[in-house]
Amino acid sequence: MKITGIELRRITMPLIAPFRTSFGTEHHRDTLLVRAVTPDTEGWGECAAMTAPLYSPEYTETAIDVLRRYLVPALSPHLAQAPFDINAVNRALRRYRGHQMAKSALETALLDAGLRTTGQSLGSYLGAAVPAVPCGVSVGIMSSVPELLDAVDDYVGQGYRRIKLKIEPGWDLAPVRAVRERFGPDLLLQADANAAYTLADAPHLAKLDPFDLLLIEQPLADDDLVQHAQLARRLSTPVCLDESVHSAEHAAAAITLGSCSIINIKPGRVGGYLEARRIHDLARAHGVAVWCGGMLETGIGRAANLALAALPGFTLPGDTSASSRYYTTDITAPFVLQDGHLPVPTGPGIGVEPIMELLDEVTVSTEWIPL
Ligand code: NPQ
Ligand code: MG
Repeated sequence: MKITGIELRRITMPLIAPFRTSFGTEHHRDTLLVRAVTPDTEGWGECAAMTAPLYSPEYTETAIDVLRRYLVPALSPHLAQAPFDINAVNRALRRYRGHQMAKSALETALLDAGLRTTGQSLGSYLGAAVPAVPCGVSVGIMSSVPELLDAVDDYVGQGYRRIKLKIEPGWDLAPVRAVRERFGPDLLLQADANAAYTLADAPHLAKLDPFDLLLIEQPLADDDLVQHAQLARRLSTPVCLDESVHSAEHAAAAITLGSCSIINIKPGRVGGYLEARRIHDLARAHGVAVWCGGMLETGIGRAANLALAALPGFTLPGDTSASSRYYTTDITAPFVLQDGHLPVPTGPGIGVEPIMELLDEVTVSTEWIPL
């Protein structure tokens, strides 16, 4: 199976409601899909980058630029052969620094195309251990506590198995306390600060301890591994890292330093599903729990994340929510929550395809890179 070319497709999808985090409010999901074309089949990958460098340094335009200028050309010797070796692709991409989200989108498109040729599902390839995964949901910052309680009530009613509250200075103790009081001690509850605090806030963050959170996610800046270790010693709430972990090497450093006891694995943030599996294996060997994060994926990225979330070390519910959490109309058949779970796709590759009429409606531009 020879890759004849790579399509870069920018899309923009309206969110069902604005999503507010400590770094800003998003009304749309603007991102990039990578399509790897062969004479017999095609594969898809979704880029996790946002329009602006608010969550991480990457953004959609840097992903497009680095793919066009460096990453796709670097692979052309590998992709001219049939069949190509995905591990050789992974090694070739490492030559360039950073740009994990761009690398992940490209590698996933190629992995999807390759697995479709052999008929294997991504879940089976990665080592999925369960047919469906329990799902959590990420709840944005709201303008009032009553509004938040209504939103959480709705998600709990839909069957979500875990609630994650986005927090920031000024929206932390009150919303956490209110949700814990209203829904009781059995609700799996956690908080995500998206790097909004500093170590000087340790005494304040310790006031979250009585609310028995599963974890606090990324309280400090992404390059503050040492400070996270110091903070972790001052909290009874377990510290989980998201933005800080860009590779298995970062994960190893964080575990050794005691910067976290739980890791949020997002394939985009770490450069793809192969690296995500390495982090899973490392964490599992160290008894560190992992869960699968989310970047407001369409059905394309969501399908692949579900395959990863089915690995045995994913012992906490992730942000692998239903399509309806973010979109009225997804570009694939929607993922629908069933008894708080989503099914791990079993078809070849990522197991889903875009519905071309729907995809064309949200497409802003396309670019074809021949190989
Ligand atoms: C997180 N995701 O865990 C991220 C952050 C995030 C589900 O909470 C547009 C695109 C808006 C990606 C907002 C969740 C986003 C985004 C937040 C990612 O930190
Ligand atoms: Mg996070």
